[in-house]
Amino acid sequence: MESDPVPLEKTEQHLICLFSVLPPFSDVTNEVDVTVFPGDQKQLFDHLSFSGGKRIFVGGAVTGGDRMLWQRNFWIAIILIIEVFGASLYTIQAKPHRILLDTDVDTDDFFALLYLLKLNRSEFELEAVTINPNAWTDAGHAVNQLYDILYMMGRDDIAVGVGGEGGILEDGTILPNVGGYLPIIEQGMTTAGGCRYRQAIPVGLGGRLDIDTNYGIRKAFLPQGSRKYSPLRQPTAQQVMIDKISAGPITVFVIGAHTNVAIFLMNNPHLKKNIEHIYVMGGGVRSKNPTGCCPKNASTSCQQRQCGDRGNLFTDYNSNPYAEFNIFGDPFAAHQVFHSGIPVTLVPLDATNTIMITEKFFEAFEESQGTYEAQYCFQSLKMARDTWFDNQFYTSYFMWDSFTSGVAVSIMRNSHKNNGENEFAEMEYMNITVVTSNKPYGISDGSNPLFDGLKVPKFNLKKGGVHSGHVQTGLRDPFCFVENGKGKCKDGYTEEVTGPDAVRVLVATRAKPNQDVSSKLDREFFISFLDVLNRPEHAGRFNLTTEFPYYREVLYKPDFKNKKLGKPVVFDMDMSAGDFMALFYLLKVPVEVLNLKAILVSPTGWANAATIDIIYDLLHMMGRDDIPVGLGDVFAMNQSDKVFPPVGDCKYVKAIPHGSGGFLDSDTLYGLARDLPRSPRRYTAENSKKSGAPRDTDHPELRQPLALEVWTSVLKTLDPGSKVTILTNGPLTNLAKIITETNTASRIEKVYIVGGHISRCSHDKGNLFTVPSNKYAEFNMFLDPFSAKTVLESGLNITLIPLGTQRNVSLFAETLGRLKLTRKTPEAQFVKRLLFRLYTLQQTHHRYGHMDTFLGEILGAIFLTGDHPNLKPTLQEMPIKVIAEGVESRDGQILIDKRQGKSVKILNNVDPMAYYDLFANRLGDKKQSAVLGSYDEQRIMWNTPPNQT
Ligand SMILES: [Ca+2]
Ligand SMILES: [Ca+2]
Repeated sequence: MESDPVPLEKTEQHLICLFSVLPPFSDVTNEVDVTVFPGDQKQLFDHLSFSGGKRIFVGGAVTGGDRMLWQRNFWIAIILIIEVFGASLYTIQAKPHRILLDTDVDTDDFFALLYLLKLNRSEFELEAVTINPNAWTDAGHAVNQLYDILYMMGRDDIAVGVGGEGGILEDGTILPNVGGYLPIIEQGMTTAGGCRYRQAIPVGLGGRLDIDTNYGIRKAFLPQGSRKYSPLRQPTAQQVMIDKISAGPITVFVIGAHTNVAIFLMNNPHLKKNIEHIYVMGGGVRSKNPTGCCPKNASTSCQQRQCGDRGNLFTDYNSNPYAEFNIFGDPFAAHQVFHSGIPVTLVPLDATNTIMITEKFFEAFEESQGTYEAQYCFQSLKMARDTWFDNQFYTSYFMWDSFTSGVAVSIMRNSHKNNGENEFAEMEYMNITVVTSNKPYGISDGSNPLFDGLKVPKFNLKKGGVHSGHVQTGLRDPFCFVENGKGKCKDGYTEEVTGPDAVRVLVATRAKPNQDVSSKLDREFFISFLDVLNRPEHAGRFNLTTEFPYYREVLYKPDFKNKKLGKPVVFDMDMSAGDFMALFYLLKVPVEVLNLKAILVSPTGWANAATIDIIYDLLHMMGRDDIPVGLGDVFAMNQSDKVFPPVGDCKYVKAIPHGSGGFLDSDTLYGLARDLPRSPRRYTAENSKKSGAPRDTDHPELRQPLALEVWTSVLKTLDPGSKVTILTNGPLTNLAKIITETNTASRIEKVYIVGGHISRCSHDKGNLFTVPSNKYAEFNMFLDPFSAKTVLESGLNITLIPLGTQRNVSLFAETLGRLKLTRKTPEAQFVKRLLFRLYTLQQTHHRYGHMDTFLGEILGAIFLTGDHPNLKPTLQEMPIKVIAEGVESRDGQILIDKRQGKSVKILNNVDPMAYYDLFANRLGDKKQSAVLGSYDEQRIMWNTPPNQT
């Protein structure tokens, strides 16, 4: 720890150490509070006695022999001072409070992060950020956004930890590097798993899609540095915690779910002593939620919603009115943290409910955007407001994490006075616990994986104890409902209790009013927040557009005026690695043969919806900003909630791992997405009344179009009577909707479906490696079996490119070998790097065993292009049906059924060598090649005056 002075003792040796860590003389900056020059030893003396907490810097211009003499005298003086005032030395050695922030990278989280980054670093030094990937964001998007924010702030030195592939054994042994993707209660040996708590968080609009992209502002605003997620190289959350916490005393802020911190404490009890304090935003103790209350003079139609509840699960208040999101994210983990013996200060809803974003604060914020970080925060807040799902933004949006960071640093600044005196919140000690399961304890009803089916409960827990009752299984858990009353489930409730279960915690009870009563801002923290964010010290250096002297946004569109365009094709993809390679291929086929009209995205498979930005970037690279991209439903058929559709179950998508080889890698294209040029097109939450939003935002015209809208508009561009061919490379969610919700199936010429497994014998297995009970299904069918059934029964002209045939063309070595021989177009180079990365990851780590699955996905694109006699395809007609019964062990399997099956063409085989050649040659073709090779090329462009490019 280069910046962490050793503790001072009464020896000259240590004294020298102290001074050796101060900045060199030439670096005298405003980090230094007091400067003492030779001859001012009296002043030093005074400061030693009275300068509580301040760092003292000794320097000045001394030359020649004087210098040595002075130094000797000076040291003697210092030693004398130490002898006399030994005790007060702790004031000069006062080093900054080291802080580790564990966050779920929600909007309010980076408010908190930026507030911390702006503080005086000699007082508060944020050393590390670890990401909780089990709540409002997805790991790949969260980590890269963090890297970008830190780059903007000039803080590439701050460690960032995310993920990890460790698991928890059935006997409760916690392996190193558990990634925190799943709550402890559901953490097994992989990163794939359910969503019993996380399903309370919306997946699409207003939920993870908007938080992953920060409403689209992230890519429009943040500059991009050299740090990024890279597979197997990314420091994990646990590694970063061990590293930073073992280095010395540190304070931990937890502003997401508690999984990472709990895993750390359970696995490293010997390092607990280094954690001085834990500050938590979360829970509600005596809170009364002011959201969803009917005004006094309201009409009878006004329905009270959360009004008066302890908790804030706005998607779930009917079953659990007690929980707050952060604690509900992993109640068992929160219990570990609160009961760890480490002093905890809690900033619950009790306090944050009293600091809502008022209209007046919003207006004041709008007027104080003097720094990039203030701009970034304000623009995000504005978009959150403008897209809010009802007209209650100003009574629903509070300062949660940012307020917590303010309260925490103010308490720390006051050296942890006994009752947590601070500028921003009233504090009170309370005896609380975290409810992890519901009474009666000791029942075994299949809801508690820590007990059910185990001979010995996990973690040596006791039957009949507080952890052994019913655990809420999901949003609509029937156990939780009470007829004609509020739900009874209390999972995640920070409840006041007495007796041995209680832990004494300092609790913030309300936000302090602004002392300046003439101000229109009614809370003291509002003033501090705006002041700190707008300080010139430690300000952000630039945003994306000001980083470059000649930044400009260009849309590339090809000129097809004199060309006779080929068959119209729509490509439907789930953004798995192979889909991007297939997309490159489709863009390389001469437009006279294949006219790619549109891309539809099914975010129900291998990648999260926010990953749509990679498609925009790839199209930009290839000069095809003219191709529309439509975003499909975020839930597979029958998975979204009947009562509140933005949330839903993860019955099928839970088969995709969250970590390595799964979402983390898809969402970042295995660390390579950021090498693509940045497109001016991107996902944005901009929206309009016209399309069903509650109100128009500033730029409704930029709104992300939906899959069905793009489909409909594509049909309008076609000559009457002409038809479209569809290639699907993911779950059939979009195609099923086209069939059931539009009257346009007759406009579909043919459908090529990459997916499905035709099992020829009992050991001819599918590829669902995360669902061992289901031996014969293939991912694309399993991920949305009801949509697959709809499509296969539709009577459309279908050709299936099944798993077995894909497997015949899944040799990395062959594909890479051919690519090496072809012309080095930017697209060939990019695909080669991606393939090489998948291949080496497969060789390196068992989590990447399924990589050839993605290589096989390219086959559909190559086959549908047709007219390749060398490919020697063999096809067979077969009557098939797909199982969709809601049974995990069977859904997605394909049966050959002569009586009830529908006849489809099955691609049985192609010549693999011809296939590899076709792929490589097409990518190396200099026609229809990239117009902008990479982000590096784009940066060069933005550093060059337009007339010189
Ligand atoms: Ca948070
Ligand atoms: Ca795919």
